[in-house]
Amino acid sequence: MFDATIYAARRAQAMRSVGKGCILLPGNDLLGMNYKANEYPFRQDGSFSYFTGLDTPGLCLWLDCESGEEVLCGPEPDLMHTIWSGPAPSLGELAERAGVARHGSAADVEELCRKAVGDGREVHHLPQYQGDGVLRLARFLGRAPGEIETGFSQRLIEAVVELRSLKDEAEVAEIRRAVAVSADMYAELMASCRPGTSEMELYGRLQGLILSRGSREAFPMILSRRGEVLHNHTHDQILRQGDLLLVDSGVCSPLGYASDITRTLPVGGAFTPRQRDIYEIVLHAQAVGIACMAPGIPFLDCHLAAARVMAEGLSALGLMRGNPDVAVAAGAHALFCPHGLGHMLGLDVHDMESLGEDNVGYDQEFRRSGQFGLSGLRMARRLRPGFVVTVEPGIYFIPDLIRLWREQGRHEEFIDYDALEPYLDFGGIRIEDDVLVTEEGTEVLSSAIPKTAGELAERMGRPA
Ligand SMILES: [Mn+2]
Repeated sequence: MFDATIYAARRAQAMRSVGKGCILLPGNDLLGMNYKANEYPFRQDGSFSYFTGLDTPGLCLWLDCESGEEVLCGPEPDLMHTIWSGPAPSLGELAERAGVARHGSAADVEELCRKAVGDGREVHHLPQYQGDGVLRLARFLGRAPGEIETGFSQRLIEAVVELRSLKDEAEVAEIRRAVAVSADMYAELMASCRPGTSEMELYGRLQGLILSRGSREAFPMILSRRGEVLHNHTHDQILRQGDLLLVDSGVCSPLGYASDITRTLPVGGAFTPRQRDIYEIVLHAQAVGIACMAPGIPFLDCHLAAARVMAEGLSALGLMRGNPDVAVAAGAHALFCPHGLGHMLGLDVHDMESLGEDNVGYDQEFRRSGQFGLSGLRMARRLRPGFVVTVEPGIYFIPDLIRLWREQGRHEEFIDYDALEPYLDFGGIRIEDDVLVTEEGTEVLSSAIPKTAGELAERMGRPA
């Protein structure tokens, strides 16, 4: 945990920003996998973690914005807990660690809610993404679950997003720790990725490395020779000479901050000329996207600059045609890159996504586009020092999408569908790094993880 004063300062700022009423912030609870006592690994809610640092299930934080009163509520560990799960700190000890003055039971928070609601005061809460959170809030506030799902506080969302978007030095240090474990993991991957190895064997080896570093995954790893399936979570194939292996993975720092890195590797150590052509385009698009980033620059512009590089590169290969600027404006390049350039990174891998992507990545100045591809851009707004954002362009050959667009004659003026035929079995390439926006520009936090074709060949045992 950080020092208790840090969490107290964050809560004080949230209370000041919200101004009136109270804030009810439930932490996550344990979830049963197939019966109640067989639980999924516990994962704390990002905002609860941000405001308390506590990694214990079943807690709830009550903040009175007007009186400044703070109460931590939850179950008191009992003898049965000690017998089955070992001794645990008391609720009072947890409250002290987080710098919260008062603590109480779930009944106490229910009583606080009843009194506030009875007095006509607003009780602000965030959107809930687990059924249990909805039901707990419904019980505390005496409302129907449906009302909880729609009745979240925009004011509280804005206060939380403003705070969590700006990472201080200690938070960036946490992300660096996660990136360091990822770097070890990618080194292991590059050393052990060989033709004949199964995806599952590699997956297991990497899981082992992550666990052996005392870490855990920030999200389920993507490790697949079929990189054109953007979130492919199957690992059932055998790697063959000449395959591309796409691995998109992130781990948690000791305090729960995430890394999020993607590398696409040539199985056997060297790209084929065709793979190398596409790889260099993606690498260049990423470099241009990152070079564009600076305080005050809309991330939308970085996305479009990277898209332009991809359209130019694909045109040079004869797969696209026409003016690349016009092609990008029309959204034709999205056939190859149907997702956005990146997203915020922090305590959540898509940081604060549970608060609504538009609340995190968009603002009054930027509204989400409805255009295919651009509509998937999670982050458009102007960058500020302290933002940590992923930059992850990709080029994919998705056979079903190509066939559909071809049948529809979509963007024919910009896409040479005949030239695409030999690429239908290509797969996909994505390259992702984690970038801190500084006062002066940017720092690539994951720059130590090799990504040029030459570096990959060297690491994978084959000279370029
Ligand atoms: Mn990502």
